Amino acid sequence: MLSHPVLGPLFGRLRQDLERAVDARSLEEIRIAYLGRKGKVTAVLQGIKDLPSEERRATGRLANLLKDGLEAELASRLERVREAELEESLRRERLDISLPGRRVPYGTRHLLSSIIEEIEDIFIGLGYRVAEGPEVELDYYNFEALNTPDWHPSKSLQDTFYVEVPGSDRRDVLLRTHTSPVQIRVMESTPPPVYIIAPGKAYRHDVPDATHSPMFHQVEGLAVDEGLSLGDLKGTLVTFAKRMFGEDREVRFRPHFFPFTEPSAEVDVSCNMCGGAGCRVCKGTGWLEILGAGMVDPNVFAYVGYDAERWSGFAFGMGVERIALLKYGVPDIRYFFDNDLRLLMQY
Ligand code: 2U9
Repeated sequence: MLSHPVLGPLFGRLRQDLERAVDARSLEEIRIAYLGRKGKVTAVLQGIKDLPSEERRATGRLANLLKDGLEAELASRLERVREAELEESLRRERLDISLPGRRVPYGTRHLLSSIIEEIEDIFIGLGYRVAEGPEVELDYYNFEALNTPDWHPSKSLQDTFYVEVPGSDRRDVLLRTHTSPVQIRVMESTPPPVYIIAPGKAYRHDVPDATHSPMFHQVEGLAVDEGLSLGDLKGTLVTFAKRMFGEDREVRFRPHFFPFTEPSAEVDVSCNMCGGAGCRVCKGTGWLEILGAGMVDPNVFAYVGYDAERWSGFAFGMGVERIALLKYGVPDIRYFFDNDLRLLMQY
């Protein structure tokens, strides 16, 4: 081959080119330069037919040998180069799996959500279901069906957020001031017996301070059955208070008034800060108010079409922020809504 007048020099140049080819790209360039459509070896092969007949055989044989040899050489070199490139990239991109990972900051459940869940668990354990309803309500469900007359102070613009409905002049749309409308809706759509609790947000037109927030959380409850009495109400709420605040706590009921219950009461647990002796937290009384309750007023049953002669029931309500304040010592309701991680991450 070396003595061939055309292929000899071609072979010499090819060897030089191959020596310099160190990566896949330069190997491909060689392939194109020699074996491509306009390649040097291809040109020789295409020129064979124009050679004098005595040169054709030898040149053809040599040129084909060169072509096959080069193809094999390129293939094996390409494989070696690829392996080397892979080795190199594995070396360059090696992961140090012993390095400590970047910490993903975890969130925590909001204290109010945890307390709502704690309250739900206690009542679910007593056979209650959890019910929910809309926060934008109608006057009928929030006040009227709860036996609250139009002249009641809680209905005033000072106490309730009324909602303007675009394109309508209705004046009876509002942000619910308690979760009681949920119980009305459940009774409207289900026959007794009913055992439900209604957790959720409520809204009142209050100026924020340590104990007031225009949006706050409540858990209310309702039990309706045959023969339910004040004794059932007391048994249920004493059980709840002790499970929530501790079996060692005393519980007392004080007479009160609510438009939707008769008789009504407020419920206190003994103060554990001072053991009942009287301190700043219980304002010297030895008692902490935790909820309100009462026997459902028969007028309320009339609104939902329950027969008050056959069914009786009790209801109760509590403010979740207040429970948190008493159980976890959070001193200011506004902390719950500031979303300061220093507070949130503690619980
Ligand atoms: C129906 C009938 C009666 C729910 C009740 C209370 C007493 C009560 C307050 C506690 C602190 C509201 O968050 S708070 O300001 N609630 O004292 N709530 S009885 O009575 C009902 C509810 C629904 C159909």
